Amino acid sequence: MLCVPAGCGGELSGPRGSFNSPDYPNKYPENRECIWYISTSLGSSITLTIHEFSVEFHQDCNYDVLEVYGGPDLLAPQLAKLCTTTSSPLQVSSTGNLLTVRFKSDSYVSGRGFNASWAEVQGGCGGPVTAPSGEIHSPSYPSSYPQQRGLFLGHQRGSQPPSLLKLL
Ligand SMILES: [Ca+2]
Repeated sequence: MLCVPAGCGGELSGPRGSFNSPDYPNKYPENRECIWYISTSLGSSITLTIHEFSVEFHQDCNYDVLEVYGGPDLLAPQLAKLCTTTSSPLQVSSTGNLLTVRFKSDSYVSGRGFNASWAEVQGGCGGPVTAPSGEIHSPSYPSSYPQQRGLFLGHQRGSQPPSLLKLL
């Protein structure tokens, strides 16, 4: 189910901007799927910062989940999958200039959701578009990271070639 209503997904472009879950900071609606397609200028990369994150928890993220993919669509390698409330900002970095973010809620129980912003980083890795790798790091890297829970990293199931994924 793709969602059409305003404020839920869409194409985002430009050097920086922000977006949030539907109705944020109020509780997000149930049974909603939102997909944001973020693009910055060719040759740049993207840093996505999730400032607040509050959803219904499930250990395998089966209920409500935010997923970040390092490419033009949901077939790109998955860089992050979040389903635990955290008050520490989280950052996800792409190596290409495209990022796809998917938020999904199920039929019961919601939370405040999230707000996030992206910023273009010049001179990412020099290559346009198809860089199949990404990394995720804590906000204060390389200093010691703040206590942080519930961050699950994994490649998307399927036949994607192995990609670089570093937890620093
Ligand atoms: Ca839910």
